[in-house]
Amino acid sequence: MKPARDNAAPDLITIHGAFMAEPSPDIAESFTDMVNGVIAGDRRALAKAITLVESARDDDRAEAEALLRALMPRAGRSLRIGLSGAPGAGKSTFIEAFGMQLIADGHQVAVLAVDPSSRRSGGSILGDKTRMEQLSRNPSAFIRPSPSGGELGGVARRTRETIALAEAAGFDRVLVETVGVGQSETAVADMTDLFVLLLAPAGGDELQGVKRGIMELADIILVTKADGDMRPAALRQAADVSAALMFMSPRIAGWRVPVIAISALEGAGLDQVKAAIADFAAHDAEGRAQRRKAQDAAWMWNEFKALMLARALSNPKVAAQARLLEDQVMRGEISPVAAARALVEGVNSD
Ligand SMILES: Nc1nc2c(ncn2[C@@H]2O[C@H](COP(=O)(O)OP(=O)(O)O)[C@@H](O)[C@H]2O)c(=O)[nH]1
Ligand SMILES: [Mg+2]
Repeated sequence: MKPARDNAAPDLITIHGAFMAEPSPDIAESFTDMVNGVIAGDRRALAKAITLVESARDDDRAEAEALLRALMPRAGRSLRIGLSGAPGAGKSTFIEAFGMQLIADGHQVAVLAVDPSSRRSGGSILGDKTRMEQLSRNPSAFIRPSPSGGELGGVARRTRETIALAEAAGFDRVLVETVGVGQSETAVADMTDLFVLLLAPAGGDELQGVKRGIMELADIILVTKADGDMRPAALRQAADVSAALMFMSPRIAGWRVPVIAISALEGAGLDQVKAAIADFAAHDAEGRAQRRKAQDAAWMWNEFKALMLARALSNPKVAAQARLLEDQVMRGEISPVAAARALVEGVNSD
């Protein structure tokens, strides 16, 4: 495998202290291999590390946390780009074309997906690999579907960790794709530096279908498929979107959200996208640093909530009481607020 960074000799990570308890020698060896493999930019080691982090098994979790402790100091060195759009908007085709351009510019590109709606095995991006054929075969790219199905919170939690692992492996452009189905856009905007919305050209009052809240999250808007018969519709849509933006405030103060008509198939507009991203990154350099701190703090609280919940429910007495209270809430015998309070009392008195 090709090293993703130009570190001639990967630093050896000793696992001493990384585990809470002494690991068995077998685990210790494969763990060290995985950590060093990720640092060396070995995509197989990275894939293994992500699988570990996504695992729902309790005993894997301890190892996953040790892995994150070892690798977190190397995270943070990428531009994290969120991408969203309705199914069929042209996300995968754009990522294929744009990703190849990023690689031509010397970048290492990781593509991750947040798609809690997908219950098909491997998530939607897997089928998309056929639309990302060049990228998926390129040694400077790494493509990873979201863990299939599951709750948004859980998928988002693991995606944050996956971003960190990809960064530790030397990927300096991390693209996080999400299907425009609602809350997942906010989750992705909360873990990235820059949010790109893709809209397909459509006739008539197409803008009605785009939720204002999602438009307001976008730092850059792309109108896709500006080629052939669809070019006029795409240009019209771009003008409509620009007009609508005049009545909205940008997410980042002082930034004018550019609307760019592109054709991923013909490669048109991709240079403008690249320039817009560079402009945004420069405009927002200080804001980005601040926001990442706030994102890390939010990450801590999300993690804390998830861990506290898991710990509380790992007590069989509390779990039984929780089920009982939930039934009572559903029968209307107790208010949700009173039930939650009773559950907290139950946890504390145990
Ligand atoms: N004409 C044209 N078609 C495109 C372009 N980009 C995507 N498409 C088509 O739009 C459809 C959906 O594209 P896809 O990338 O899978 O969308 P996604 O669901 O957002 O990932 C496919 O049939 C693509 O071939 C483009 O730039 N021009
Ligand atoms: Mg797709």
